[in-house]
Amino acid sequence: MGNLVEVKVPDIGDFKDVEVIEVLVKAGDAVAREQSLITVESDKASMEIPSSHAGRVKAMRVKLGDKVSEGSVILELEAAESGAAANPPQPPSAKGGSEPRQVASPPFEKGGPGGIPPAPRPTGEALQVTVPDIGDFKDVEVIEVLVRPGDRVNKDQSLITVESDKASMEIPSPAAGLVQSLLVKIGDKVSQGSPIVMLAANEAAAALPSPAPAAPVSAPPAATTSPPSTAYAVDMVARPAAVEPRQPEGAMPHASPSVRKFARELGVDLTQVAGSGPKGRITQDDVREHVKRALAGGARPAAAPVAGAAAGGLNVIPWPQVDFAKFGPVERVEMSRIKKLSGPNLARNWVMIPHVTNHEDADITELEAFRVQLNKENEKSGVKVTMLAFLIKACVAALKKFPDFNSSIAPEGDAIIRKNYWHVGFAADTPNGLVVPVIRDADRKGIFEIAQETAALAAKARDGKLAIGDMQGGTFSISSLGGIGGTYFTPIINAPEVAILGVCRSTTRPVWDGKQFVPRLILPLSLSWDHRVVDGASAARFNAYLASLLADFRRVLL
Ligand code: CAO
Repeated sequence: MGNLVEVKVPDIGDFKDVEVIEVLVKAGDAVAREQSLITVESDKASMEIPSSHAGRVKAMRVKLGDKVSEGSVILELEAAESGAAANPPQPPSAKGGSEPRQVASPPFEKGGPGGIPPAPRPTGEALQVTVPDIGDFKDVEVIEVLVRPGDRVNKDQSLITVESDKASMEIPSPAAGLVQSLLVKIGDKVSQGSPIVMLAANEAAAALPSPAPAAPVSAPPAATTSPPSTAYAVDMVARPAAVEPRQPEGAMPHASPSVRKFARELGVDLTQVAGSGPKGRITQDDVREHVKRALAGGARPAAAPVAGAAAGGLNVIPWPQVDFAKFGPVERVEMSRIKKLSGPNLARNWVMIPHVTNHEDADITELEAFRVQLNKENEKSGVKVTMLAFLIKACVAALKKFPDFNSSIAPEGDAIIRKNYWHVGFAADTPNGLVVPVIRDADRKGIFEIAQETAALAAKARDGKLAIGDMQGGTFSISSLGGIGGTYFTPIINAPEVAILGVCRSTTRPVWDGKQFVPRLILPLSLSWDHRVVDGASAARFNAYLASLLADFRRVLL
């Protein structure tokens, strides 16, 4: 019989009272040294805590939901007697020895042994922010980039998320300031000391508004207020909308590293799995259940049950299972990653939001003539002004007059959060699917700047180079099919926004001026709105006002 040892939480940096979100072993289990015992999670990182010894678990001392800190006893273990027997099957950690290994040294550790983040290196006003001490991890993958050049960040605001097979962590900014340039992109491998961003640090910037300034309501923290929002594609995936305020939602489903690993091993796409854990977290059982269903031929879009459940028990009948090959030749084409992500979001938004669409015609005869003239005058500048730039500017003016259209429903569903910032998203068609980059602070930008930015973002979208930050924080969206055709359509609202403007191709039509029919250039507008927030009369007023602005753009200045 081996020695009875208490396995404790090792040095996890500044973290205290972090929640146990998974217990990976039970009494009676044989464990190897370094084998993961529990997963803990804070608002910035989730990490697995490995065993300091090999042996057999005598008794568990923690359970799900417990809060632990360094030194908390996880379990009692009958340690294997000989050193050789105690050695794990896998090689020891880079730091070696039998001491409990720090699985994921929190990236924002301020000090303490082995945990001093490298001081940002000043370059005049500019700071190069690098990856701090992240424990033994090397070459961890960047899975999210949460900011983009031009963003203001507060001290400790998350810049990127990295993930290894044991932990995912957000790397925070060591100082407040303005992001000058990004030095990493999604998929890059980073280690301690790798440069992340160039920051124009600003001592006074602690007082700067966060990218999504606090609304005059009790707004959730920054990571949540520059929300999940925008992209149909890169939005929360198969999770209840807006009720989970913690993660800077990107394309990553909410799951611990071990569950991600488990899913990878089974070839399961976590975006297709509905999470049953607290706050929609995907558990190992959810993955198993998903695989079982798939094997039984009953895999179905994750969004259906989730949306149904969240919508108050909508009774969704099973998806028809048809062997199409029985009726003729077929070909299977894999969906792009964007399509896989956007599908559940679109389905959720369509099912959960009571949509209504109002159509309106805007006479843009003069505006189009002005646009053509502007482009002629600025031929050499290389900036082409499109109708989209005017639409964005006009929408901002209409949103200011009708602030409910620039709002979201509070997570509790009992209030409307009006946003005093105007970040307008626009749907961009790419070879891989639809994405919605966002023009931030469109109210403070001129037509040329907006035109330049939409062109740059659309190009980035087509090249698949948009960062998550490029698609976050939107307050209203425009979907313009004007370059393609169509008359009117019913765009799906991009939750948690409450309205979206669809625009089709302008055509010259005969319009009665009181005496005769005259040829006028008419732009068809289709405004979809959330009937929980907006009513039909307001929507008709919004549309009529928008049309009047487009008919006489001078009114935008009023
Ligand atoms: N009426 C008539 N012509 C229009 C127009 C309109 N409403 N909008 C654009 N055009 C013209 C442009 O002037 C341009 O003409 P020229 O080449 O002669 O100058 C041409 O159509 C192409 O414009 P564009 O679409 O490339 O440029 P844009 O700025 O208007 O749009 C973008 C940019 C990114 C919105 C667009 O490329 C795009 O991706 N649209 C698709 C959005 C989409 O898929 N929505 C569906 C969402 S629901 O599934």
